[in-house]
Amino acid sequence: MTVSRRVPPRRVPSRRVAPKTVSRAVAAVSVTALAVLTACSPVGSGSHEPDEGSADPITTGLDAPWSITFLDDTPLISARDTGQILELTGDSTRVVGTVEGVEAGGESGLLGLEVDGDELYVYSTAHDGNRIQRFTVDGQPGSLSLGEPETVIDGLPSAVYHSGGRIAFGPDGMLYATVGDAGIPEDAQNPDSLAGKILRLTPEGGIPEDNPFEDSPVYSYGHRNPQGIAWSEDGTMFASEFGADTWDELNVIEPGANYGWPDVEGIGGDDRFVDPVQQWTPDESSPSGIEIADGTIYIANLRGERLFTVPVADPTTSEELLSGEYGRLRDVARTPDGQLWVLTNNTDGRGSPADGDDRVLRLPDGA
Ligand SMILES: [Ca+2]
Repeated sequence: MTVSRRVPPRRVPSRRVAPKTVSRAVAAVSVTALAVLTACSPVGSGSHEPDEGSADPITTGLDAPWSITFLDDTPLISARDTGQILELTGDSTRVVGTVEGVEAGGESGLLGLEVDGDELYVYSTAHDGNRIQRFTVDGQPGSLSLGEPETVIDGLPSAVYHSGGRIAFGPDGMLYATVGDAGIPEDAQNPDSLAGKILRLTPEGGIPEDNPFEDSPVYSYGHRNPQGIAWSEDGTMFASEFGADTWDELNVIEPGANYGWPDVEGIGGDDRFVDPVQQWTPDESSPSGIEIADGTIYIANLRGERLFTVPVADPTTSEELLSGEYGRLRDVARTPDGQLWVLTNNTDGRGSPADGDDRVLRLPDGA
């Protein structure tokens, strides 16, 4: 297994700094809406008319879906509140298995999925915190089943809100996980807490020897509630992050870097912290899952009810797709044959479900 870069071990600085506010004027970043691709339907009111949307339906009737991934060619979806792993067979779904001990509530429950070979990695909330487990998936498409769980890491900070939950393998073969601040903002700056961090683990859950902080799974810190991670072709890591009241963020993640929460939200211009490469207001964004394909970052937005597209070559700009057409969007994923699928999220208690919600959608070719 090769690792793309080596960083000398160092400790997270423990010095605390006084909170400061961010000026909206300082933080102004242009967001270019591409009118051609943007429907004129209203956003944010649950008034979406999915039958008239611009994407193609793959399946409907999902209950609080959170993550979509692929086992070979078979789509697998997590159901946040029931703890079920679903497989898509044609346009219908069946239950592959139920993750035992999932405690759902608020933003917690069965969250991120990721596949490595024939193993399924699962991030979920248990009574004693968030955890990552892995399962073998047995059988053939249409009759898949889960093996016994193996714990990769457990006891991660959890709370009703800000539970993080996205997991993905990087190009270095390591497992990355986003952990929210679990409602205690200061913990994002605390080197001894795993809250408000992006973690980097071996596939077995060990600490890679070239992690930025000695004997720590922490890869980056100062995060509030990141829920999307992806890598561009040159290995650059991007992460989406929910802000509090002012700015949601798209960050380029560097090992050992501090992303500012709770001292700074959005672009702060403070040398102690790494600023986002782009920011949006929560009502136009609230970003969860992201994907990168053909030089474009796709960002699924909940409250903003749209999909942002951001060029890797110029991540300070964005355009948008699906605005107001399908309600809240939770995840976006590239299929093994190169389609882009989007997972809606209107049935989790915060949206206004339309008939057929929640659904998996396929973006038109060339979107
Ligand atoms: Ca930040």
